[in-house]
Amino acid sequence: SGPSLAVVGVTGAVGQEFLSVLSDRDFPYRSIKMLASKRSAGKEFSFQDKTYTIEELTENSFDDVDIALFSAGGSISKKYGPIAVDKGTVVVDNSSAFRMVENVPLVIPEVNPEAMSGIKLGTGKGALIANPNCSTIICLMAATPLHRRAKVTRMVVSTYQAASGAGAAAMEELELQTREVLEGKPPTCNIFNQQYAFNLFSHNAPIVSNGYNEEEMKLVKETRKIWNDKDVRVTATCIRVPVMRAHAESVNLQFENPLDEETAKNILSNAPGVVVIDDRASNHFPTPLEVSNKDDVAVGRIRRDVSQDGNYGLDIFVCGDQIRKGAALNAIQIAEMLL
Ligand code: 2RA
Repeated sequence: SGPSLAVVGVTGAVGQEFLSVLSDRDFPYRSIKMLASKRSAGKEFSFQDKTYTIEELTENSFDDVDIALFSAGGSISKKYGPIAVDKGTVVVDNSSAFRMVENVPLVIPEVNPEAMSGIKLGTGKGALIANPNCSTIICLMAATPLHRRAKVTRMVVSTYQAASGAGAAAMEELELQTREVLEGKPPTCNIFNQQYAFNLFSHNAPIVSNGYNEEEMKLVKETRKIWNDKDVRVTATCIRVPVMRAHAESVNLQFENPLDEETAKNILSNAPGVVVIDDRASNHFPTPLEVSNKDDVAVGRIRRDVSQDGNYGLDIFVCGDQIRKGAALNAIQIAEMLL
């Protein structure tokens, strides 16, 4: 009775997490197509006690598909997303291909559900909804409830991004390098052109003309779109750190209206999809390991920004699972809103 689904890029880290989340949340699909490249076509695997054969993604893959979850890179989304939409499919795209396209909703369900209000299933009319970048989702899950109360005028973000954001191969390489380094061997550097284990480096995304990298500019541009606020000032520094699958982010917020730390803590304690871990006595604050494989984003280190006058600034520290809330869970929550 539920929608027919297609998962595009089912063999990737996010593709696999789509299946985990669909299962965890008992998503009511009536059928599901497992789509990947020719290389993976024909492989069989079991999901929810049923055996599936991976099918090669083609232009005909979307006949009678109600919702297609894409996570196979920007070029696949650019080529097949519009084909699926033309077939009447609602596409939820995890790539960056369409995020900044004017009439494409960029959605975090707990933050701006209204952005996708015009999209319905079963109308025969397809649509494309973009999943924001993982570091944007994780940051805005905590920053938005505060923004709604006191209006953020400036946000400064420093990210500490996990290997998973660069894919399963990067996670494997981090583990391999860690073993190699501990055994006194030279690290294998295939994914990144430098040692990753026991190291950290500026995010691997290309540097653009203003000296920022693409990951940082995604945070800047996507925040303005999601908040529908072209004036909010955002800057970011994105760093890749030797952590497996959860991002951490230090966020400094400057407000138009005063917001004290106790009120901020109360707002965050009641924010959907957010858990506060902020125990100063025991110095217990969010960590990547504590949020890994979990749905909620954790926030702590909630404190008045001492560089600001009065209560017009706050510093917070946020951790969130990059593959789950940063990608797969957010996309499936979008799909749930279509039911
Ligand atoms: C990263 N945000 O972490 C990117 C991937 N989605 O590298």
